[in-house]
Amino acid sequence: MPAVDAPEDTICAIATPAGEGGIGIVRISGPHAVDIASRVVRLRSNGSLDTLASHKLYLADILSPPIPSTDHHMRSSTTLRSEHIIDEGLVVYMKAPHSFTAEDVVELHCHGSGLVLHQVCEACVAAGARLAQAGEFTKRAFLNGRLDLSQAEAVLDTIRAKSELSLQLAQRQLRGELAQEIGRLRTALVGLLVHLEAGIDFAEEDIAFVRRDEMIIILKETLHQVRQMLATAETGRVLRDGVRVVIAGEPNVGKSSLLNRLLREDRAIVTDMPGTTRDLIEESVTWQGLRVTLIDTAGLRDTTDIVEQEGIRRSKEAQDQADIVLHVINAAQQLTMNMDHLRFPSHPLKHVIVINKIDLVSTILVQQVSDALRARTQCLVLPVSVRTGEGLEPLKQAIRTEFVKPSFEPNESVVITHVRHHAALTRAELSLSESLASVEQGVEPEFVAVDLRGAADALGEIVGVITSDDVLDRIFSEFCIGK
Ligand SMILES: Nc1nc2c(ncn2[C@@H]2O[C@H](COP(=O)(O)OP(=O)(O)OP(=O)(O)O)[C@@H](O)[C@H]2O)c(=O)[nH]1
Ligand SMILES: [Mg+2]
Repeated sequence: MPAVDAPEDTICAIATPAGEGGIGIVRISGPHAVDIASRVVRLRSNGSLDTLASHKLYLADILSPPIPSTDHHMRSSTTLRSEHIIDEGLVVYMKAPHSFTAEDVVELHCHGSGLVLHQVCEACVAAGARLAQAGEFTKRAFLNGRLDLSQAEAVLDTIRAKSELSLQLAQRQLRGELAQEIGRLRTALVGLLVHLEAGIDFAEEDIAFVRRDEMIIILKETLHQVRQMLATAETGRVLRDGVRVVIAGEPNVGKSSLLNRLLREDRAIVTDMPGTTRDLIEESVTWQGLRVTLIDTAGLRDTTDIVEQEGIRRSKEAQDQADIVLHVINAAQQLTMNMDHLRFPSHPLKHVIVINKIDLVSTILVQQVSDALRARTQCLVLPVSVRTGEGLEPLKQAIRTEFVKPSFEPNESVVITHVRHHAALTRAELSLSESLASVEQGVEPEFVAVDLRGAADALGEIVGVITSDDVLDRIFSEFCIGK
């Protein structure tokens, strides 16, 4: 649901995950945060919340119903009210702008009980707060200039990170590395644009505010950097979301055995009966910081069994959505192997042929089959034996290097991890190449300026300098309530 922008509202929400926990936190943010908190909280010291030092914890009782606003200034433990103490906890006040939202924030740290937290939230609402919408705290942080849009997205990436590398990239983006890089490029373009537009305004006086050769150098350099960033996008996407690896092939070739071995657990049933696996089996592992989701599928064959037919349909669907398909074949059956079962849809672009059960045949034969398959399919062909474990490490390495080049250093250049950033950079690249071509051909500066403005705006979208409500709603609605 899109968040309503009403900065005058003070919002509240449970900020910790649902379920039981040691601590649960209700966060209140907005201009009346202190006032609202002072009506649901009674400090054990009996002091007033207005006098609280920022960023310090105070022991307090959390009350329901809220103290009426008329008497909360005179409040003391002897006030005659039929009040009920929901919980005892700690209160922390973070004075604007030194808080996550850059607004006045009060957090109530209670016991981690869903019931307690709901009651505390209800008390805050009764005292005048509004329940926050999904992502509204982070959206306020963005709208108040505390974070740029790429950093706001990194907040969600940090929460969702499932592998060390994805966390590392999210943290770098959260620190503003992408924003700084984009800011630098955009400043260069806006600088050019200012000079170009000044030149247009003073055209009659024949003053050139920026030389053509200077423009060409700056445009080429910016274009180069945009392209370098675009080149990191596939690795970035895979590091953020992980890779989907589908294990496909004829029945009984050892697909489920391979899955189990790669997962190091007996996840799928393995038998010597063809047609054992009928449904998709999906499980994730992390290999050197890369999250890999392995999907075992039903063996592909012509069958009249409707359950198996459905399994085969699902296998094909999974292959179409995979990042990489491992086509498993049986080394001992290579003579009878039906190549028609090897499907190579255009998506995914990556296919690996895995020759399994090499423990059953001679090394020479494995070599011959591998060479023949390589020549015929142009694919990477890897011989393995799930039984002995031979070839499995090279298989894991091959999957990894398909997406993350061995030279990849997550700490070095900026890595693009979001489809939204990729789309904006692609638009920037197009506008930049058009403006470069125009300058080289000596086209009127007015036309060059249009493309330059397009490129600067596209870069601005990444950090949220240029943005629409739709985009913001889409981004922040992905967050959970309380973040
Ligand atoms: N000798 C040998 N046998 C293997 C190897 N890998 C798997 N097998 C055996 O091959 C048989 C079939 O294995 P599965 O993993 O069930 O094969 P599958 O491809 O999942 O079969 P379906 O689910 O029926 O499509 C089992 O008896 C396994 O023990 C291997 O590397 N060497
Ligand atoms: Mg199976």
